[in-house]
Amino acid sequence: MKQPLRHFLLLLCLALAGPVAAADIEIHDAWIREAPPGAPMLAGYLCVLNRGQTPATLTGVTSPRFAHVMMHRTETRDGVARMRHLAEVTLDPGRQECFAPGGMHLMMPAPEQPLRAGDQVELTLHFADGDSRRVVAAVRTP
Ligand SMILES: [Cu+2]
Repeated sequence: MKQPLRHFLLLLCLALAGPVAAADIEIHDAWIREAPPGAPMLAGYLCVLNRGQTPATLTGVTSPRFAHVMMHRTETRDGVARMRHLAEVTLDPGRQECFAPGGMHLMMPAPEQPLRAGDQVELTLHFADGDSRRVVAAVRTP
């Protein structure tokens, strides 16, 4: 194959199979529930919308305010609610997934410096293609 053609095909493949650009991901309604003093864990919520043409996979969340942020889903079986750890959350094209009370949620150990309603906390969402998006979550009461 001639060099220019191969180059063209390579570029074409990259264009067609390219990763979901960060611009195709929308995050909104990010908030963290204000916890009573001494609560060991905090819960956070947000919605992620994939406006791209290819699936996007959320693989984790980090924050400068928390040692770690876990992705959980609350499931009720036989009347008992349990939390299941989620390693990733896949968003199909055009699809929105919300972390909301009673379903998926972010769970993080309470920081030594307590968070109060009105505080702003930075969260970074990491995607399987290496992309990441930052969002500011407001601390508030439900
Ligand atoms: Cu949880």
